[in-house]
Amino acid sequence: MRQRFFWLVLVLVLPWLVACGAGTPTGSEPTTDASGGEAAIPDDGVDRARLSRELYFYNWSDYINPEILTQFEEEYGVRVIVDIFDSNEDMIAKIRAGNSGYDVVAPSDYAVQIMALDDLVAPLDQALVPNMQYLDPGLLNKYFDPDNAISLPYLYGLTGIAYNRTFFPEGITSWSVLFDSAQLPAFRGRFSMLDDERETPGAVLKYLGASINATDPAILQQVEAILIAQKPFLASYNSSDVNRRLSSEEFILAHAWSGAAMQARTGLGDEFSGNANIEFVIPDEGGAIWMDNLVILRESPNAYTAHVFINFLLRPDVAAANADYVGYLTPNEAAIPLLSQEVRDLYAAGFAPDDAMLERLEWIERNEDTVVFTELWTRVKGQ
Ligand code: N2P
Repeated sequence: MRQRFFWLVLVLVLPWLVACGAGTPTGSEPTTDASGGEAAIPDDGVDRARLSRELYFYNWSDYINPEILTQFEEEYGVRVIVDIFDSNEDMIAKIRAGNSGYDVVAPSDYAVQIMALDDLVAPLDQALVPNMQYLDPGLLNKYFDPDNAISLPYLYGLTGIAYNRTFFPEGITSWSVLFDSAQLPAFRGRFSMLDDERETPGAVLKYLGASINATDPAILQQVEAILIAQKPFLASYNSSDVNRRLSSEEFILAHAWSGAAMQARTGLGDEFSGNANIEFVIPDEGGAIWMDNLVILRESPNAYTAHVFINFLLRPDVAAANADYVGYLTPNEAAIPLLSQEVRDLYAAGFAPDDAMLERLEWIERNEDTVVFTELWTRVKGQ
């Protein structure tokens, strides 16, 4: 008798429960009601009916935690397809050509400015990105986008030297290890320089005691001569898998980005394992500090979804999971306390700047004269 009563109640109540939508809303359900009235906005403010099914993110290599992409797809029903580039200039050439198919791109500081001047980027609707409140104000309103009208910080980092401590027990303090022709024969074929028209001449400029943005012809002639003299000893110009080659000890030394060095040290997810002997240093002569930013392309048909994705990346828990994985620095202040102890210890060990280091770091900038770096780099690579 009892049992029959239970089933009766269930049969009566179930349709009512379903009609009220008492079940947990699933990510991909349209949220506009059938009468065409106001959209029923879920708690997170995202209008799921406006989301595209896919989003194309053009990003640097080894520069996003794949788990957060899975999480985004689970939460919003949007599949993010990531394609990679290894230099701002390659990326810009592709976007300039048109019909790239990408929605969101991650240009560095000076490259945001180049893309803005070329009108490649869509305006950003800050109202759709409330999580920007978590960003470090010191990293907002930078010279390349003074009001954050088109970009928001993604990750930032440093450029210096990564090396294997077993081969350099005394440590490294100067760029001379990479540019002094007397020192190079000892590591012939076991080191790389970034494949980058601003970073690589920029490292030589720091070695020479000049600004990373110097364009004076006399100094650039010296830079070119030093890079050409270095070439016979170099394994490769490499901005893509220095992390792997350092960790396997194929390379013992590299001009490298801080996160790539951290990846070589700790390993990267399921990709490769770490090497405890990898160190990272900003030489005494100084190095670069840079920041990569999220922009939405003018040609993107999915600007709304792109904003939702950017807002997701700026959620403190997501930003922390990402920075923990990639080893770069998060501009998200609220994410910092959520980082793993291992990553925070490595930050303290030189993979993030302290005040003294900050004084030796310079931002790469763009102006009418910096086009000379393209020509210099073409000549160096063509040698
Ligand atoms: C990661 C690239 C770091 C971005 N492989 C350099 N701006």
